[in-house]
Amino acid sequence: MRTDTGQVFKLEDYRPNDYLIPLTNLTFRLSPEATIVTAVLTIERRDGISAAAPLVLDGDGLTLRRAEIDGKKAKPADLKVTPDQLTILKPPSAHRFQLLIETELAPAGNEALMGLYRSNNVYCTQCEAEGFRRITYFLDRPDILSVYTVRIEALRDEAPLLLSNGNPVDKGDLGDGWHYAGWHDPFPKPSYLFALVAGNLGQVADSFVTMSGREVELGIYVERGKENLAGYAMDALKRSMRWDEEAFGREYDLDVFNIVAVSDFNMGAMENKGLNIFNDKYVLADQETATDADFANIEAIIAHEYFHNWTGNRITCRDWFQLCLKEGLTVFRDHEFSADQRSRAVKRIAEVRTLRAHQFPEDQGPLAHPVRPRRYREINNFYTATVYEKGSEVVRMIRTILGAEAFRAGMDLYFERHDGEAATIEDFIKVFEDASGRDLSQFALWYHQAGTPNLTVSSTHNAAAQEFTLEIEQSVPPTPSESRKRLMHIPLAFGLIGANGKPVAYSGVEGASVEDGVIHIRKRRHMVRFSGVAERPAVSLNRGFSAPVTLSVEQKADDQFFLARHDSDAFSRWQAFNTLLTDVLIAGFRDILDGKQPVFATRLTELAGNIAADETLEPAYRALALALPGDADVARDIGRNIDPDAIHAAREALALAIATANRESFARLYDRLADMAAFSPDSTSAGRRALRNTLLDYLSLLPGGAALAAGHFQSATNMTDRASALGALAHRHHGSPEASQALAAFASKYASNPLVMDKWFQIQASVPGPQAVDTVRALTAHAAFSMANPNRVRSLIGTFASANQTGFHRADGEGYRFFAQTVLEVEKRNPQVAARLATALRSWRSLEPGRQGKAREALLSIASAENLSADLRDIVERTLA
Ligand code: 0A1
Ligand code: ZN
Repeated sequence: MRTDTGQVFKLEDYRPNDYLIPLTNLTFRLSPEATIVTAVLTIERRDGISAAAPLVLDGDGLTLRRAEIDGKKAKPADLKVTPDQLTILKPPSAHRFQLLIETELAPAGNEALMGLYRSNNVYCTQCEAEGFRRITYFLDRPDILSVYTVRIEALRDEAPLLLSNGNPVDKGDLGDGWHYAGWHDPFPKPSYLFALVAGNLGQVADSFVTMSGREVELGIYVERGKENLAGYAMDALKRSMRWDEEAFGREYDLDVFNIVAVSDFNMGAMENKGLNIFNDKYVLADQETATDADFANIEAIIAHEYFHNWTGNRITCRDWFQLCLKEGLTVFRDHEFSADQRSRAVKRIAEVRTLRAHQFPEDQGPLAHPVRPRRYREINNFYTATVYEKGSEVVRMIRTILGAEAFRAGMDLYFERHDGEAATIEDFIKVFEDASGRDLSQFALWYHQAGTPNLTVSSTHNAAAQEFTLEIEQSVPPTPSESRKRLMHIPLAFGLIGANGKPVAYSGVEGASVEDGVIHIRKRRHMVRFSGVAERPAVSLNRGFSAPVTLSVEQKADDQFFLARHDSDAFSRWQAFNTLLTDVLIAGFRDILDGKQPVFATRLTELAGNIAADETLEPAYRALALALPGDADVARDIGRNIDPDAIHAAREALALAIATANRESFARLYDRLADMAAFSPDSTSAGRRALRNTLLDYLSLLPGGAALAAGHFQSATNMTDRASALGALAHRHHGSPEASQALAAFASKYASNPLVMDKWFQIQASVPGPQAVDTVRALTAHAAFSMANPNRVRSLIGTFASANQTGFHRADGEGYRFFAQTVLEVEKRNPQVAARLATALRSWRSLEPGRQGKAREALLSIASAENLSADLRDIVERTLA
């Protein structure tokens, strides 16, 4: 485990290394306890660098067995060796020389899952961000691009399959049960994209003919016996390959493309060149074991990793400060792909919900950082919602500002100009400026300045002058180490809607530049005057969520109701209803704190019924509209002095009011939506299931609800329905015989399927109430649970801490104490996963004083633990700062 050195890395300190490594030749002789890695590096001194400059290579916990320079054993005086660094004190004076390095690794004991490790007896690697230095000494930084040739030797019985990046070159027998395979990747790449897999896996094979007619062999490798679960992933891969050709003109560039699914993985998946490695959760699926959400995630993540081949691999990042260059852009690309494959409106709503749930609290709390950070202590902690999700929104805004055509021209220029390079955000912005002739310098602040901008908007209508005015003011709240903010360029899409539901025409506009339904906010305050407007219109703001901002709008509830019924922009229509729901939940929260029972207006519960029944709306859209804002969503909007119990009580009351008011129509619709056709994971079928299961959730609150949910559970023919019913039982009828029986039946049916057991852990970890901490603690002893597996830890502990507001924030602090202990226990094995878990406490300052104090104690107890990893120390100290 890398302990903290306290070193802070700064963007302004970037400078190219004195040396380059044009060629990297690696030989692995694999064995669980003692793998030998021989690296033969061709090193070049950069022009103008003195021959006296030492070569300093990165390592992380390495054992050096041998070093040779130009074929001769290096003398001890020529080297300085530590587990974390190898310095060649006096490199040869020639411009180019060869360095051989032999290291010894123990993959079997590697529980941090970085570098070379074993998962289910399969050797695999994870090198992003700085895992390659756990394999060999290297210039382990993304601007060192090298052509890799790899030879893998292993016992044939243990590892019949030997994979690495690029194209296969040779293979053969070595005697004594050993064999080997050689791979060559012609595309120069940074070390973080290196990968190796060796083991005994099942294969699903297919092929793809690219736009220029080249045939690419596709392989997905999974645990033997699970080949039948990889069909959806393969289909998603082929659709991704086609889409990237059509939408961005990007063709695949190697002869083979392989994906390997492993069960121990720190993140979702990894885009290693030609050899993507996936968390098996994002590969394996069938109707029996995967939910519709799982299918959608698989499609999105397969696409994401594939799209990295151009945005990340062919053009990579100069340094880790530029992480959003590949991540924000690739998320944008996978969002567009999913929008094209599914329903654009539904996809957009889901994206915005995710952004608000994960990125907004990050941006509004102690861990806030710009999309392109300027400093870090541990880069692993910057794979964040801000870099990924907000990074994607920034790319989307560029497209909004430029229009689709100029945006595409900018992307074409990006690929043309920077292919084969390690680029920066400045390079990225420049291609759009050059392609469009626009000045994006103010816009670029979106990359450099942290915090969620707020727009305060009010409107007036002057009937006599036929003038409608929007007064818009921007502000960006202070964030850590950025107290003063500069004014941003915010593209605000809008619509003016007349009483008949139709757009209101205006004859002129002044006070801001307005193009194609977008107001360009650039100053602190704009008075945007629309002339020729006879009647006061309703205003639909931030249509399609054109900018990742919060809005403080003086909007009458009548207008909000009107927009929730009539806005022609599907996103904004959803938004209007969601705002109505949030507003009444906040009012209900205050009522509960005042000792009153909240009451909800009939027109609101009626509107919920109308939306449910509106056949002009897609079922998936109706399901999203009817899903109440979560406890955490409401907490975020309240912002301070949070009592999660009061929020939860208000939410329960609203759910019950909606269910009661619509019981008959909901029940009828629930029956009508019963699926008669054979299962299909397509988005239309999934939408029907989503709506039906949302209705089930409401109906389960009413008398007879437990029996209804139990029936739904028993008759389910797919995991979406089964898990929804189990959730309804466990959440709404906690402790009932129906709930207990269903939980037990589920566990006995799926005991041997870890990915399905994750759902069982998740459902129980999210049951609200003070008992949750005991439930979760008890489940850590369950046979299917393991502190060493990131998926298990996230399902049980992660769900408890981030999706169970009343349980985690139990008033006596027991949730926090249990959490702190568990984080430290996870950290012993896997610092990265522990650090990510610990971010669940980032919003501690928005709690009411009692809970705040207890959360702080828990954070301090982590901070004071001995030998804290760099990963966890960084998160905890920034959270407390
Ligand atoms: N680049 C991957 C994410 C990733 C990052 C770090 C990892 O290991 C610590 C693994 C994967 C992606 O964006 O999918
Ligand atoms: Zn990515």
